[in-house]
This record gives sequence, C-alpha cells and structure tokens, in this order.
Amino acid sequence: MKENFGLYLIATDPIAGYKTLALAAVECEVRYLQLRMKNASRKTLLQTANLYRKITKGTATRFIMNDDLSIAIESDADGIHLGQTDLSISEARQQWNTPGKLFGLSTHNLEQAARAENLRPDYIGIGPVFPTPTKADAAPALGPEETGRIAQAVALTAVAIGGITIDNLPALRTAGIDNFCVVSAVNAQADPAAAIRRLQNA
Ligand code: TZP
Ligand code: MG
Repeated sequence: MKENFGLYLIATDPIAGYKTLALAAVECEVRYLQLRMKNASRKTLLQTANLYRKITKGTATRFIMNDDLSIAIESDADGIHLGQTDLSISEARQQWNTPGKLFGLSTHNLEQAARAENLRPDYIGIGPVFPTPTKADAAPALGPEETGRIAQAVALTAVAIGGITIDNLPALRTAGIDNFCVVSAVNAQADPAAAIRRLQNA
C-alpha cells in the first residue's frame, strides 16, 4: 500500500538548532523526520540521534537516521535512509533484524526506482526534482513530470526530493506527487514550525 503523508522533513544544519527543529516537526505532526548531519563526529551524531529518539518517542513523527546504521541501531531510531552507494537494503535488514524498523532508499531515475521494487524498501526518495545546492553530489534534476512518472510507475511509497519550495509545490501536485521532502525550505528558516505549516497547508 502506498502511503500518503505529504511532508517529509530532513534535519541538516537547522538555523533554529536541531532540538527546536525536532520539536517543531512533532508539534506539526510531520510523519517523517530524518536526521542527516554531514561531517559531525560520531559522538555528536549519537547525542543528536538520542535526542531525536527522545523527542519523537510516542508521537506521530517517525525518526529516521540517514546513512549510519550503527547510530540508527544504538539510538533505536524508527528506521534508516540509505543512498544508492551506501550499505544495501538487504545488508541493513540483516544487521538490524528488529521487527517494524523502516528502510528508505534514494533513487535518481526510473531504472533505480524499478530495481528498488525487488529490494522492498518501505519508501523510496526520487530526485532531485529541481536543481539544489543542498546536496553537492546530486544527480541531474528530473523535473516534476518525470518525477511524477517514476512515482506512479512503481508500487512503492515515493517521496520527491530536491529544490522543493513553497513556490514549486503546485507543480509537484500537478504532476501527481503527494509526498515531498525538504531540507532548506525549513532548515533555513528561523521559525521552523511556521515554515512547516506553510508547506503543509500549501
Ligand atoms: N537528496 C537529493 S536532493 C537532496 C538530498 C538529500 C537535498 C534536498 O535539499 P533541498 O534543500 O530541499 O533542496
Ligand atoms: Mg546516504
């Protein structure tokens, strides 16, 4: 069954701070909150992951750890998000054999999304939809129409990502995309709860 939850939020260098961002996500009942700290020490990563676990525990918000399976396991995250060149989904499932844990996978074209169907992740990311400065090694932008085609071609819950703002959300909707993920549209805002609400209500 494909899930329809709207906003998926990634926490990366939030100007309001990691704690304020997580509290805002919970307050706004954002379904997915992913912790994606690039270049942080393991100690800082684990501390922040433990904080995210504590803040989201027993709420509507699922805490997903980016990339690092050992931190996901140690902090008892709700799941892990992996890229095409990270640990494989099957390998991650073997190492984290706990019922109910969620596994997300990034895809960047139709071929990768189609291949993902065999790996059975709980959801896939599709993108970047638009050019984005947030991810240095991002693949070429797909555009909303191609992103929508890919999302509809696969029998997996899909989340569009990359360069999404309040202004281009209507183009995603037109392309039949229900779930979307943002970094800068919320992390670059001083009042993340207000930014989240604007996106949820757009
Ligand atoms: N993966 C593909 S694009 C991207 C990631 C993590 C960054 C999206 O960030 P923004 O600021 O919402 O464009
Ligand atoms: Mg990754």
